[in-house]
Formats: sequence, structure tokens, C-alpha cells
Amino acid sequence: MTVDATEIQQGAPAAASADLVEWVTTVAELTKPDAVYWCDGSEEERDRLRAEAVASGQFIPLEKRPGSFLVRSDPADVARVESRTFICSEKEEDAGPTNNWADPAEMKATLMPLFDGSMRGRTLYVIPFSMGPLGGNISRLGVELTDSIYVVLNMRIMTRMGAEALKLIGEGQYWVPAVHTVGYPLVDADGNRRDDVTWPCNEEKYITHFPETREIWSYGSGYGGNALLGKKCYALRIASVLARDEGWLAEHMLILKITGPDGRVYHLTAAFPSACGKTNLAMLRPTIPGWKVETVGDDIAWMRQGEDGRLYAINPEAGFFGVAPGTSLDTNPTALEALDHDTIFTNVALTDDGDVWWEGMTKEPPAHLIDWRGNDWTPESGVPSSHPNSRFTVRADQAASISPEWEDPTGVPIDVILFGGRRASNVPLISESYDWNHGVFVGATVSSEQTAAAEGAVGSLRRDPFAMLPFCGYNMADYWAHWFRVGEKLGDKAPHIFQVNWFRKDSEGNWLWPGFGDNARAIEWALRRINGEVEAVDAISGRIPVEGDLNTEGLDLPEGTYEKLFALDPEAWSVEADLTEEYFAKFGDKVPAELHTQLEQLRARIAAAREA
Ligand code: TSX
Ligand code: MN
Repeated sequence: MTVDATEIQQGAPAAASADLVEWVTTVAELTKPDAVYWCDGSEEERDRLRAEAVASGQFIPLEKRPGSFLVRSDPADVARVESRTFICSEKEEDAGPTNNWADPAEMKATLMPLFDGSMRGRTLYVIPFSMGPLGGNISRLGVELTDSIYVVLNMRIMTRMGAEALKLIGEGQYWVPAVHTVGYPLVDADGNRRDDVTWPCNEEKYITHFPETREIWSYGSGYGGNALLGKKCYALRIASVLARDEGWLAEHMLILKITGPDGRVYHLTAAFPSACGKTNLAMLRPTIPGWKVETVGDDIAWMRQGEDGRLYAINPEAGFFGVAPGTSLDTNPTALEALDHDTIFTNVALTDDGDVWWEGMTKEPPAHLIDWRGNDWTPESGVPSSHPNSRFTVRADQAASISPEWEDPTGVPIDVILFGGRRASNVPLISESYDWNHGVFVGATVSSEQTAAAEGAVGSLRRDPFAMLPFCGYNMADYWAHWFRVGEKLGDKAPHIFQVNWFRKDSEGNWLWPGFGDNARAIEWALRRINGEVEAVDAISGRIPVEGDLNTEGLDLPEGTYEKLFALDPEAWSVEADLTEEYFAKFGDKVPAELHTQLEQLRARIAAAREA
């Protein structure tokens, strides 16, 4: 039987505010679940929901990893769906040319019939959560309503979820409402019941954001950013709008703390498009003696000017939702070691002895596996055993590299911002921006080569400004203007901006740079620069190291590697400048004048290099 308003009011915890109970009641009257359950975030609750998910067949317990489970999604529900992601602002120009726009009233008119009865036969779970440390000044609250236990258990790892967040909401703090349904009711309007499936979802999907009313409605998918609404939907798309209006930054950036041999501590944030190894960088083990990296976050940074005028960052998340394939003891031992207990694995392969495996975990694949679709798999199968976008969900503090400051509500002061992409040519290993505005230009023009997993021809360039292309909740050109405004406010307290590229290749297609732990060498140079310890060479893309200043001790790089890593060809950069001009043209007269100025200055540097 569908739950009624009286039952909901009677079942609500005492700490729940009247406006929250009223909203839950409204959504329950629309979606018509059998029951409403208020999550408290306790371990008892976690254990009960895990047991329920095991009993239903959705969660497969992993004998080798205590408290860990394998989940296989529907093969048609394996990733975020950008084509079904909408920014529903009143004006189309406020979504901009890089977002799918829909009129908010029309979208609501489309969604309401879909949500009507969408939870029949299921339980509606109320998930109060905090993005960022509970009660922190930079932190923000939200409530997700969902009909998926998988979502509840993932949100419990990825956010601070439960009674304490509910209490803060009850005390009147601001919160964002977010509604999620997998769109697979177990009972139809006539009362006919059907069996559940292990991964309920709907062919039709809508991931919708309402930036003016600041709400999120997600229909039809149970996977990742489509369903864990605190992450991309709230912490980036909605938060970027809050940040614009309130003068802060909500960014797709990792945060790390790095300590040098002299004990000096620095904090960096870094934005990279997908498939550049952000989680690996966040958990870096430097190869240069005396350096240590600690992790604050691997995906999202919320940054705000502190009382001392500097920019402070928090990680709004509480866990890592990382891509599994490629994670190994060689590429990221810290991540792998974090996964030995209390981890949810989605769409990886199952070994015969009750463990998980994915491509790249070990050099030799096991002789037999059950693949992510549930079929027998051998190394001769000719298909990957794990989906390329398979994931682990793990609490952040299970990583041995977690920084003690990761839960500091005031955040960490940022010294350096990195922008990177996967570029086989043109972009040097590292270059320092001439100033903040040049850094914003660099961020706005970030591009990355297409990998086999993504749409578009392999090797073709995809622009991904600030790595925010699918995550900016408003017009990208207005977002660039916001970055210029923030720089003005920060003045000489602003972090220094650098561009990096770990992925440059020689003419034969060999990697020029060893990457991974050796990336600390590039970071070391950046820190020596901000300390004024080394000179630099003015170049087309920015200031590059004087040969010999980049620490390559013990690397045994082939002769001529420095020249190849830092080669800047004026002809190739002239082509890049033309492409940038074309790209900016897509945004019409919204493009901040300063970006045109920066493009002119780039062209002047190209011209000067041609003469030289
Ligand atoms: O994550 C990567 N990083 C950042 C690490 C902190 N990857 C993995 C691919 C992205 C998901 C890298 N791959 C990096 C890198 O810096 N660099 C490369 C390219 C590369 C791959 C292998 C080797 C060298 C460079 N060397 C050998 O295989 C021996
Ligand atoms: Mn991300």
C-alpha cells in the first residue's frame, strides 16, 4: 500500500524540520512508494541495508575483502549520460552552448508524469547529507530522496550522511533538494506487481538541474554521477551556480598536500579532463627523496577566500568513486591498498576465489573470471572482463595517504593550481602562467586527446575548459568571467597557475616522460618558482624551466629529452591559436574581453618566437 501523509509525518525523526517533512510528503505523494525510510547513517543501518541488498541478489559479498561487495549494473546503464543531462534555467543563454538546455516549466511537465508512481512497490529513502565537513563554513547540505539501496550505501561512503546532517537542516541551515528514482516501479497503477531485477533502471533517462530554484531531479539511471546526486549534480553543477552568486569557486579539481625535504608544506589543486589519472596524482608517491604527498581530495574542490586573503579549499566529498581499470600496485598502490575492506565495486570481474579483478590490476590475468556482465571469461575471450568505466567506492580515510587536514572545515590554503590535459604534442611538461589572467586563459583552453573509451575519433582534440565541460551549471563564458573576478579579489594572494602535460610523445609515439611518481619533479620546479628560487625562460605557452633546473636525477632519460619535452613550435601554436579563436566564437559576445586580450598576447609571443 502506498504510504500516506500522516504516516510520513509520524515516521519522521524529531530533528526533521517542517519544510523538509512537507517536501518529502509531496515527493512521496507523487512517486507513491510503499514506505518512507529516514536514513540515520548508523553502522546498524548500513549492515541492515547491505544484508537486504545481498538477499535481493544485487550485492555479491566478496570473501577476500571484509564488508565489500560486487554489483553488476544493467549493460545499458554504465556511465553518466551527457546527452540526457539538462540545465533548466529560465533563459537558454544562461545554460550556454556547452550544455543541454530545457525550459524549467516544460521539463517539470515532462518529468512529473514520469515520477508519478515511479516508486510504487519500493521504499523511498531520505538521505540527509553534508558536502564538506559537518557544520563547516564552506560546506553545504542537501537531501537526496531515492528508491535505490545501492545509492544509499554509496552516498553513505561519498558524503557525510545521516542524523547529524538532518540536525543541521533542522536548525535552519540552507539545503538543496535532490530527487532520484531508477524509474522501475514494482507495481503498476492498477496494482499489478512484477519481480525486481538486480539493476533496476529505465531506458529513458533525465538528469536535470534547476539552477534558479536550486533543485535536482534524476530519472531512470542508477549509476554514478546520474544517481549519487551529491557529486557532479550538486557539488559541481548546482554549486558552480551558488559559487558564482556568492563569490567562491566549485571546481573539478583534486587537492593535495605536498611536503618538501625542508619540511615546508604546500597545497595544490589540479584540474584534468577524464583519463588523465587525477586519482593517481592525488595519491602520488614522489620518486624524489624527501618529498611526501598527502591526499585531500581526488575529484572536487570548493574554494573560498579566507580571512587572510588567501584561497582555501575543501574536498566536499567523503570518499573516492574511482575508475578501477588501470589501478595497480604500479600505478596507484595507495588506492589499491585502500580497497581491502568496506568497498563497493561496480562492473568489475569476479575471481573464482571470491575476489575482484580488472584490466591492468596485474600483468597476468586470471585463467578464469566471471565478467562484469555475469558471463564466464578467459584471457581468450577477446573482450574486457571489467567495464572500462567500472568503479570502486571507498571512504577517503581508507587511503593511507589521506591528509590529517582533509576534514578541516576551514580547508587548506592553495599555493598552486595546475591545469592539464592528455596531449601527445605541443604542450610542454610544465609551464608557468605569466599571471592569473593568463592562467584563466590556459584553463579556458584546456584540451585532451580522445581515448578509445570516449566518443569522437581517437587522437582528435576535445576542448574541456577547466575540465568543467559536462559540469558547469551555467554559461561557460560567464564562468570564465567569474574566474577573472575571483582573481581580482585575490590580488597578490592568488595561487600561481601552471599548465602540465604528462603525456607528451616523441615522433615515434613513445612517452617522453615517465609520469606517475616522477611528476613530483615537475611539481618541485613549480614550488621552487613560487619561492623565487629559480629563473625561468619566457616561452609561448608560459615560463618554462631553464635546462638543468628540472630535477631529472636518477631518471636516465635519453639525450635530448628536455628539448623534446619543452619544444614549442610556433607554427603548431599558431594553429592552436586559430582553433582557440574558433572555439571562443561559439560563445559569441559573452566571451570576456580579457580572453581576447590573452589570445592576442599569445599570438604576439608566437610571432616573436617565429622571428627568433
Ligand atoms: O595516471 C597517470 N599519470 C598521473 C600519475 C600521477 N597515467 C595513467 C593514465 C591515465 C589514467 C599516466 N600514464 C601518466 C601519469 O603521469 N603517464 C602515463 C603515460 C605513461 C605510461 C607508461 C609509462 C610511462 C608513461 N611507462 C612504462 O610503462 C614503463
Ligand atoms: Mn571527475
